[in-house]
Amino acid sequence: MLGLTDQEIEFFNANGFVGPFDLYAPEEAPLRWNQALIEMVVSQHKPHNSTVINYDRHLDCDTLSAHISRPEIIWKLRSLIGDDILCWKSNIFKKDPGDTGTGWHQVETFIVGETTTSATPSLTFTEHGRFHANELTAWTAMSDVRAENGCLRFVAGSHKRWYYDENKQLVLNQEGASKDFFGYDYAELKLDQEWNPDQENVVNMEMKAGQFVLFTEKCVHGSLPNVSDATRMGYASRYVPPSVKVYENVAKLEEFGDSIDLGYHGCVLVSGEDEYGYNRLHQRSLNGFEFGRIG
Ligand SMILES: O=C(O)CCC(=O)C(=O)O
Repeated sequence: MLGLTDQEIEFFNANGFVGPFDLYAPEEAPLRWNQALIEMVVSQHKPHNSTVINYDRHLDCDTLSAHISRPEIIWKLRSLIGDDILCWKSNIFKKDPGDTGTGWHQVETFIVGETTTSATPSLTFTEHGRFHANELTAWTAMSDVRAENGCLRFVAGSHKRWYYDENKQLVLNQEGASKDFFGYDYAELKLDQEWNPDQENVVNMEMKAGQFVLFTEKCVHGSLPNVSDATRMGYASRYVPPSVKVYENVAKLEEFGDSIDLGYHGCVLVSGEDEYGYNRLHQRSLNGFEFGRIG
């Protein structure tokens, strides 16, 4: 079965996430990640020079350029957001031993983390609600991911309503006590300050290296702290249908105390066609790798 089964679609609709699914063999995933790290260092055309903002290395790193259009991921995405799909962003999520977990958060237009000068949505939905999801993330475990080293966790069913106001401003608080969202305190955005997830709805997503999980960012999610002596490595690739306008009024991202110019940015058509033409598309990575696409 290439796509999702009816039961898996039903599970996604009820819970906001589905998986894990196999992609790479457990021994292959860390090797691929090591290869990606080498490519990031030697890359001739980096998207940006920030070491703090680690976005979009699928645009200059062959291993990740190939990763974002892996059929194992794309066929399952198609079951949820239709046949036409853009990869618009990717993030590296590393948790070293002793690192804090990622605080609960919930987003859809990805305003999160931006400062007052650029608090504009990254995504504008022109056909909201047409598919099972408006946007999806494929989060791939590049190491084993267990509760002890900081697995992802979801609040099952929380994508059905808003618990946070993603339009509210976050203030960078690197020295503060609560900095569980990469230097921000995401709890400041709670609609009801008293609200906390019902423990019985919290699902720990333990994964073997090489597995991935699909979820909508509107499903409240976060991760546990890494209390082990093993690094936890995740790579998130993010997808939308081409009816979504990406970075429509955003030329620069200011996050985590750093900023990057989005002049390099383009989406990658990983499946189907783009009949909208809203977004700049990259056929090749910045280093010339030809991106894969399922027709
Ligand atoms: O890996 C993590 O700890 C957080 C991941 C996350 O929030 C995301 O992929 O949206």
